[in-house]
This record gives sequence, C-alpha cells and structure tokens, in this order.
Amino acid sequence: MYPIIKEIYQNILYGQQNEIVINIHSALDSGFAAKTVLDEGMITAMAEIGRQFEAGECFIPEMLVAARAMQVGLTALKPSLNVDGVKATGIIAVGTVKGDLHDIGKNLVALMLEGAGFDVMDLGADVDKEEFVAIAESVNIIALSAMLTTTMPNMKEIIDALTAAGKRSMVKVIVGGAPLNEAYAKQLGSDGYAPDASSAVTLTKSLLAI
Ligand code: B1M
Repeated sequence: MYPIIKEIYQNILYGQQNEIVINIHSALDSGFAAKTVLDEGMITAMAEIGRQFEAGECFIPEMLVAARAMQVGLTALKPSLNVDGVKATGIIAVGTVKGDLHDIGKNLVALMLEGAGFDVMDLGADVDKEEFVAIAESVNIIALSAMLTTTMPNMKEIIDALTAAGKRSMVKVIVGGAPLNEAYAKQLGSDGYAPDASSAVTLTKSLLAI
C-alpha cells in the first residue's frame, strides 16, 4: 500500500478526523484517483474494523469512531467522485431499512448517484416502511440498504407494503448491503441488486434506460 493511502487507512482505524481530510487532499493533489483513495484506503479500513470487531479485538466505540472518520473522509472526497461528468435524470430515494443504523454504505450510494447527476432524496437510516410508501409516487427508484442479517427481511416488508398500497408498479426498488446477494434480491421481489455504490449507479441508469 502506498504510504499516503496507508495513512488514510490508519486515520480511519484511529478515528483521526482532521488528519484524514489533510491526507485525502494530499493524495488527490499527488495524483491518486478518488476511487483508489476510497477503495484501497477507506473501504479496506472499514472492513478491517469489522474483522477486529468480529474477532473481539475492538468494540462498538471503536467502530463508531472509525465510522465518523469515514464519514468526514467521504465528505472531503465527494467533489472528486463525479466519475463521468454526464448529467443523468431521475429522482432516487435512498434509505437504510427499519432497525438498521448502518448508514455509511447508503451514504456512499447517495453520493455516487448525486455525482452521476441524479436527484437524491436521502431518507436516512432506520426508516419505517410507511415512509417509503409515502414517497413512492414522487421518485423513480427506491434504493434500500441493509447491513444486518436480521434487518434484511425488512426489505421484503417494504416491497409488500408498496404492493398493498397499490404503488409497486409506480417505482423500481433496488437493494444492496453486505449480507445481500443477487439470489436474495430476486427472492425479495426487488428490481435489482447492486454489490457496491458504483454498481448502484450502473443499475439505476440501466433501469431508467439512460
Ligand atoms: Co455494525 N455490524 N453493528 N456497526 N458494522 C457490521 C455490519 C458487522 C458485519 C460487523 C461484524 O460483526 N463483522 C455485523 C453484522 C453481522 C451480520 O448481521 N451479519 C455488525 C453488527 C453485529 C452490529 C451490531 C449488532 C453490534 C452490536 O450492537 N452488538 C450493531 C447494530 C446496530 C443497528 O444497526 N441496529 C452495530 C453497530 C455499528 C455502529 C453503529 C457502531 C457502526 C455503524 C455506524 C454508521 O454506519 N454510521 C458499525 C460499523 C461501522 C460496522 C462495520 C465495521 C462497517 C460498516 C461500513 O460502514 N462499511 C461492519 C463490518 C463490515 O462491513 N465489514 C459492521 C463500509 C461501507 C462503505 O460498506 O456498508 O458494506 P458497506 O456498503 C457498501 C456495500 O454493501 C454496498 O455499497 C456500499 C459501498 O460500496 N451497499 C449498497 C450498501 N448499501 C447499499 C444499497 C444499495 C446498493 C449498494 O442500494 C441499491
């Protein structure tokens, strides 16, 4: 790993919010692509925190501190993540399902969609199915995130609630999050699955035929 990328990685592990902003700017100024900074420095650090948590080597406070540094880093990186500069049209609602507080992946999806030119309505985390039903006719796509095996089934509840309200045909529903896969997404009755934020942009464009 390049030294500056390694520093960014460590800034997340140790929750260093000021340092991560400085190092991200310095990496971008030295010619590193935003995607390299994100994938190699930042996402790998979150995966390492997850590994440490699972192994009992760190606890909730450390995960929270890392998550805050990640969020600050994402904000610093945001202006550089607009990949192709082409303005896409469509309104996308994004939200993490009820019972789930993980919002970094969802925020990254929102950020990449915005970068691609979509209008994004960010409903936040721990979102009730009623809230998705309420906005269904105002958006083209609803993008759902779940990070816990226990909250994945809430995606089906949202899709069923849209059907019960007679709104399922008005909106596409796409899903993502670490515990999901293509087969589960099909089983839910969703319109598509994206394993990561850039795939979410590609999927959104293909569903809206852009
Ligand atoms: Co939590 N947590 N956590 N956590 N946490 C995980 C998810 C876990 C895998 C850690 C572990 O044990 N290894 C584990 C889940 C196990 C499981 O269910 N299989 C876990 C657990 C158990 C828990 C608690 C239950 C712990 C406890 O209390 N005992 C608790 C649950 C709280 C709740 O939600 N009710 C909890 C709490 C937390 C914190 C609050 C401390 C914090 C979250 C802070 C925040 O988000 N603001 C936290 C964190 C930080 C993590 C890990 C370490 C990192 C998650 C992350 O941000 N990754 C995570 C371990 C891991 O992921 N390896 C873990 C970086 C992010 C960029 O990736 O979110 O995967 P990710 O998003 C990706 C893709 O998944 C995809 O694109 C993104 C970008 O490429 N994607 C989508 C995501 N959403 C999408 C939507 C789409 C498309 C793609 O729409 C179409």
